Amino acid sequence: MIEELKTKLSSLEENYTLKIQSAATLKDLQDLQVAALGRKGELTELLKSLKDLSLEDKKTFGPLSNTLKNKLTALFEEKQIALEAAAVNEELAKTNIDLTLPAYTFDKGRRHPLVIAQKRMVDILSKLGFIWAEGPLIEDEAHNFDALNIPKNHPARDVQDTFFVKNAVKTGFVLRTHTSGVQVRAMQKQKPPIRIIAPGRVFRSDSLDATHSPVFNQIEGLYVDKNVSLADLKRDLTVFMKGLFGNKAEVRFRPSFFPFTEPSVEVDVKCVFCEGKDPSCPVCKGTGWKEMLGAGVVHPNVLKNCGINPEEYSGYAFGMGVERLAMFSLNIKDIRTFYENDVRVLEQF
Ligand code: 2NM
Repeated sequence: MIEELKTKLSSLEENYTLKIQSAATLKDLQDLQVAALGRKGELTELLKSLKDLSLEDKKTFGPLSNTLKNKLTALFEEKQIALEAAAVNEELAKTNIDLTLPAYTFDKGRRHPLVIAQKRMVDILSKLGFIWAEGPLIEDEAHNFDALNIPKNHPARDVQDTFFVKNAVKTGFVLRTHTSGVQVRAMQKQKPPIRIIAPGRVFRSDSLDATHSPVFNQIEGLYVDKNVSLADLKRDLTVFMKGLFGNKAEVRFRPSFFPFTEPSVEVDVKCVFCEGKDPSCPVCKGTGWKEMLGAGVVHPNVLKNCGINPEEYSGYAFGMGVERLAMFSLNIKDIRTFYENDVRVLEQF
């Protein structure tokens, strides 16, 4: 009996090895696998005879049939992988794709020069502890003017300078002429210490020319705490200017006037093009200096208007035009360059 079983095993082996090799489809292969190793498969049936064998014969027939089972299982797996690969290759042969072709190239986008300039300024101010704050572009006159100690008859409030927003329901709104409304809101809402910057778009009723635009960008800053003085302002803005123009940059503070600060200053930097040496320098007009920003110690009336006690707290504030600084540091002569978006220009930054 054992001899008969052995013969059956070897013919089974021969038979299925051949059939597996010549299986044409995955379906055929699956049917073969069921026929050999399934619950009622040929090898499975053969194994059922095991129980009628003597202990001795079990010891030879058991391992033999197990070896065959493992061998057939391995052959089925191998063939399955081969058939699957063939199916994929057949699909690929039908589609007309050359997978070895290089990918399409395309132009990378880049940052706009104004964004580069703004980021440079914001990065330095962030290191000085200023937090980015934002507010509405359409601002009420209370935030844009009244809170800032700008009197009702001030020329800035004229239609010559400011875009007034008229609508059927509400009046008293303007396109913000500076981002100071953001600082006003911060002072109304939070208790000092306050250390914020307000970068953003502002609007003035100017005609577009080489140095003016009705829409431009500003960064304003505000620091309010106990005992903040003009000395803090000088220190921080000197660090800021040196951060922007290099450690060797020379900075000068000149007295000025703003309704919302007292005292007020204008901050100049030594002309980076002629270093103050060329009396015919087109950048600084031979003055040797370039005006960079306005600043000052926040007027006590402004603090009061915003609910902060000027006896207890003081602060400094500053404001600058992003276009103006970008034009100076990138040596761009015409502000319209920023808005025309000529790729030949944008590509250079
Ligand atoms: C400037 C110059 C000086 C300024 C003042 C304030 C506020 F809200 F704190 F009062 N914000 N910005 C300020 C001061 C702006 O721009 C040339």
